[in-house]
Amino acid sequence: MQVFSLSSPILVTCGLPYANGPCHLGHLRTYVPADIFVRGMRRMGKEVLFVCGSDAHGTPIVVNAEAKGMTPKELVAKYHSHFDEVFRGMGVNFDFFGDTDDPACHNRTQEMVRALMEKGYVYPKEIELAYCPKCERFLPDRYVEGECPYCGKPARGDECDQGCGRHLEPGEIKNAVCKICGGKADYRTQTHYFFRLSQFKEFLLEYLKTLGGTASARNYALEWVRQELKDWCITRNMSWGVKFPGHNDLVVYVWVDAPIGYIAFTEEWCARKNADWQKYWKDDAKIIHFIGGDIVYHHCIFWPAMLKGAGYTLPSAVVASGMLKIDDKKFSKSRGNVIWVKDDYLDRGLHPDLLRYYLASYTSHNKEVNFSWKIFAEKVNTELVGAFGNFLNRALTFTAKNFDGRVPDGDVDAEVAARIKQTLKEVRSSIEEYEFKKAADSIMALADYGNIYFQSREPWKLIKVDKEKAGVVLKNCLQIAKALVVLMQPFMPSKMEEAWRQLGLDGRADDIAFDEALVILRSGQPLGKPEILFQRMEEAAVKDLDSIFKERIREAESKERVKSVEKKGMISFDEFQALDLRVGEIKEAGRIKGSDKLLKLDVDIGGETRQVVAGIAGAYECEDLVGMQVVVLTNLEPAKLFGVESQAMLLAADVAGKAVLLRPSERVETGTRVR
Ligand code: B3M
Ligand code: ZN
Repeated sequence: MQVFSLSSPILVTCGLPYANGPCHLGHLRTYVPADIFVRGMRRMGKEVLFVCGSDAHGTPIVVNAEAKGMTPKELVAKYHSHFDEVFRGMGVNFDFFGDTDDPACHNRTQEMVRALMEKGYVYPKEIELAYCPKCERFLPDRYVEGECPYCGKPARGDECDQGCGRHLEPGEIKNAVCKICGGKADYRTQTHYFFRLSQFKEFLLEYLKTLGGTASARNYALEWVRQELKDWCITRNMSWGVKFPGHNDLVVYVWVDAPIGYIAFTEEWCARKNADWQKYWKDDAKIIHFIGGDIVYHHCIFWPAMLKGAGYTLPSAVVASGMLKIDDKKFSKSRGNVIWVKDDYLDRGLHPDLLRYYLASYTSHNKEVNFSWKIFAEKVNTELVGAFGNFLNRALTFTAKNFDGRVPDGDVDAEVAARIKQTLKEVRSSIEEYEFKKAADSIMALADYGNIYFQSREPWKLIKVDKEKAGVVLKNCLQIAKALVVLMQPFMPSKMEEAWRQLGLDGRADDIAFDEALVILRSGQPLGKPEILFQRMEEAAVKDLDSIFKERIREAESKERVKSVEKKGMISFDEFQALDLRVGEIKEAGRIKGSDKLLKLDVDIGGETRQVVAGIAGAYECEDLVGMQVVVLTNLEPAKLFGVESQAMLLAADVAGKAVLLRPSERVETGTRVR
């Protein structure tokens, strides 16, 4: 267990979302537990600063902005305010939410890169890089596609995304193709700058052993360091980004300035508060990074090495979250297997706290969460409505009705007090160990205990024979209710604020210490008006939400099909099936005035006669055509040729401009379908 001393301040950060698209449920898997942790720490009396911001740089943002006809800055501004809004809506309350394009981040990045250069940790080297002769530019990262040098599968410039998954360094990709013009790229020599990561091997092996957070992050990183550490190319040929000191044509790689954002945001917050940022990044602070499980390498290897090299405080913990699945399927935007937090959740009037509770209590933080609307409704209905809300409501309404809405006289039973104390202890240690599910389970166990207590003491019977005794039961129930609200506050901050008011307590639940759970309610204290805290989710509502989601998957599937077919220049079987081809019989044939190519035909397609204009006058005599069976495309849009409507089309081989009609090889029933 990690022990936080009161003297060292705590800084908590969250991985920076790319300002490149809307917030989805996968994002929240990191941000919600981080927010719960911060609130929990504060409830334990710790001083915590909580910062995050938009990741503004990198090629995906430039490529996406180009595609949308926007500048990168405009695109970043759009999604920056989107994330800011969604985080607020979800009760994820950063003290500061910045942007890595802020001047503070540019300055801090350049300062750190200079410090690393002065200490000899950054050196220039000539490398062969993909270059597009047509676009006349070098092709960094996502601007280039080709083949993975390790496994041979198609890959992007910075990552083998379809094969072995390796991070690719600039110049490594084979058979490079320019993403802008689609042309073949060649390789040209250019000087780039490298960070001597290889020199940090010994340091990292020692450091990682002491790193707190989730064990999986630490162990993965140790394994990678034991294998091989290659020096790391930290410059790119782009204009969007943080300029590499002394080179106007180079910016630093996005993974250099992104984590430096953590420092810059601390500086920006401190500047506003007249505080000293150095107490976080130069002194003995506890720096805790909450990140997605897929960016462990960057946070446990690149980042500590950079901090060490430039002389900054090292992170004490990296907390990596498990991934998110939806309906047990891998999360995927292109497959439509995604839940957008704003459109699909908040804008539908669903309460943020329900989702917070789901994400934190579903499973351990480092494991995979599965989300489905069905499980969501089950959790809401059984745990929040059935156990937690029900208990609070029973205690409050019973007191309102029988004790004039005031806390009754009486002592809290020793057993009840001990039970609360035990829960408090469990919640504290679970939160300190990043075991949010464990903490939520302990609280829910206390709610179950409360329900059983109420049920077994039968206050509704007692009140008729011994009002005083019934009062003592209710006093105990209200004390349990108070403890539940105090302890649940980090998970469901806005709902617990409502509950706090219903308990008639002063101040805000958001300012209360966990220890307050043990402070006995004052007899006679007036309670607030009892109200239902959580509403049941009805089956119809669940079905609606689920069908919106399923419809999105269907749409994405058909889009994907069209895309993959277009890519190959093919049509799908469905598209072929859409052609209504039949064997028809020519009943009449005649010339069209003014045209020496076209004939007007009456064609029986099986109980129906169509007028067809066909360009076969040069190849057939009218009298030879009558009685002939041909192949007709019957569902072609009608068109007028020489003023005559054509309601179908005959299939013919095009032999140097001369039409040779297709005919069945033996006589078949007129109207037979051709497949
Ligand atoms: N912007 C997002 C990701 O790869 C990336 C995180 C940066 S954290 C410094 O998940
Ligand atoms: Zn590969």
